[in-house]
Amino acid sequence: DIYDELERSYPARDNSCTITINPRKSSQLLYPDEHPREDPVAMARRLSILPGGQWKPLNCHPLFNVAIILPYRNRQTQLSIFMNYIHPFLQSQNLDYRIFVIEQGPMREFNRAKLFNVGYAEATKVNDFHCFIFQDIDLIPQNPDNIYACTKMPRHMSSSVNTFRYNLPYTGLFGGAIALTRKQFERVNGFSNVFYGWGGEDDDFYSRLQSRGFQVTRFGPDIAQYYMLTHKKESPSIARFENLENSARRYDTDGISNLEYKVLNHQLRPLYSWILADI
Ligand code: NGS
Repeated sequence: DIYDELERSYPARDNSCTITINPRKSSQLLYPDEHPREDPVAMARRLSILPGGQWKPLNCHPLFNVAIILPYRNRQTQLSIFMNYIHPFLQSQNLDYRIFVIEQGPMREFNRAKLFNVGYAEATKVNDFHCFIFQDIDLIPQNPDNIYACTKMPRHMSSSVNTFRYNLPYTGLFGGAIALTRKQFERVNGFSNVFYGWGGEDDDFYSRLQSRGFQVTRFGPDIAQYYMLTHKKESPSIARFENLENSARRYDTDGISNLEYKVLNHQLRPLYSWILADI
């Protein structure tokens, strides 16, 4: 079961936090408040979130230590809906967590995968995180049993999204929200840095995992439900197929091994650590 698949960050001991998993009916799924009005400072105070979006339970010893990495550009409303929703969600799971928002500077097209690499690199400077969740801010986990921690194998978390009528569109889909231990991520040299524009970077990452012999895992559709916040569809990049064709040649040389970027700004905001990067 799920509990056995989870990879603990800290050994169990007296007064370790417990997690309970009891699949719910679809009528019990959670939905985001699409018009949050609470001020971030007030919310951070109410929920005891430390500057930079950090929290851990104080009445028990957490079992899981997680960095949540969110690539970002131009989606302010979605960001506030996400933050408003995700902190209570993560706290209900008793995680030791911190949230990083990695914003891409104005130049060039959006590069989701490279922003993930930057998030990994910057988070690693702050703390020795055991587990990384890489995810889009338009995806709202609807089931509190979808534990935001790592598993023995890299996990595709958003396998059941409302916009796909809660079905997985293809077996190799590894986009949306994923969880990997630091070790798993480093083993595949992170993401490719060359995918500017929409599409393909997650497929490339999936083939990296396969090339290193990882069997990816998913929780069942009764656990892994997500609600997608609406936005205009991006037009896919033209270069993505060419990049995918020669991806195998780049596994060792293109990734966290050759990552180059400049931090333009860095702030500990009330609900998250904000990093503006020139990539
Ligand atoms: C594939 C894309 C993936 C993308 C997936 C789902 O076609 O990057 O669709 O997209 N691969 C290529 O373009 C090569 S979605 O329907 O969620 O917008 O993640």
